[in-house]
Amino acid sequence: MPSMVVMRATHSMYGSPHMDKQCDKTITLDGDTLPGTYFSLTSNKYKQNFNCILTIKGSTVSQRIIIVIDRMDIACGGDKLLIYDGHRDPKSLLNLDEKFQCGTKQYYLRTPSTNTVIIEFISNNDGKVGNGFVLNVAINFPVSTCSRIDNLYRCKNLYCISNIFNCDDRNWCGDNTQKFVC
Ligand SMILES: [Ca+2]
Repeated sequence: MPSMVVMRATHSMYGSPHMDKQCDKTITLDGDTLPGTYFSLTSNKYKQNFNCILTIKGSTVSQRIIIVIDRMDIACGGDKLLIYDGHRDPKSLLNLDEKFQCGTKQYYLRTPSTNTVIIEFISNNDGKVGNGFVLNVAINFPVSTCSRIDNLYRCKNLYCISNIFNCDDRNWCGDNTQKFVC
């Protein structure tokens, strides 16, 4: 196995690990320099009465964003993770069902109509907290060919991501098929 592949699997240069350090920021993903990133909240119990909003944009309007909740532990009954497509508006909520806003379920989503995802975390002060979450975001390139020649990789769920992530240990596709052909 080429050594580069091993390095990719163990080393994440495309990370910005702590969401609480990124609150109110906008991160723009770019096919050449930053086709995806991930962050966690937190490595420990999250704080009470905490509110953090992070915006992730694709660099072109036709791109879509794949959001993968890779680990989740959010206390239900007040604390929640809200994920919006384009606008922070109840009508644009992607994880509308409350069982996807708290608890321990892992899942993935894609923005259906814009190149922007808004991620909001809210906690209350009821004394119940969890360990938070780890969330990956990647550009879903809107090209039908999704060719390796263009440095792209087609996930089994048909999403098209940067080939940079192929063989990476992070779940960029949502279905873990970034490891499918190494
Ligand atoms: Ca709480």
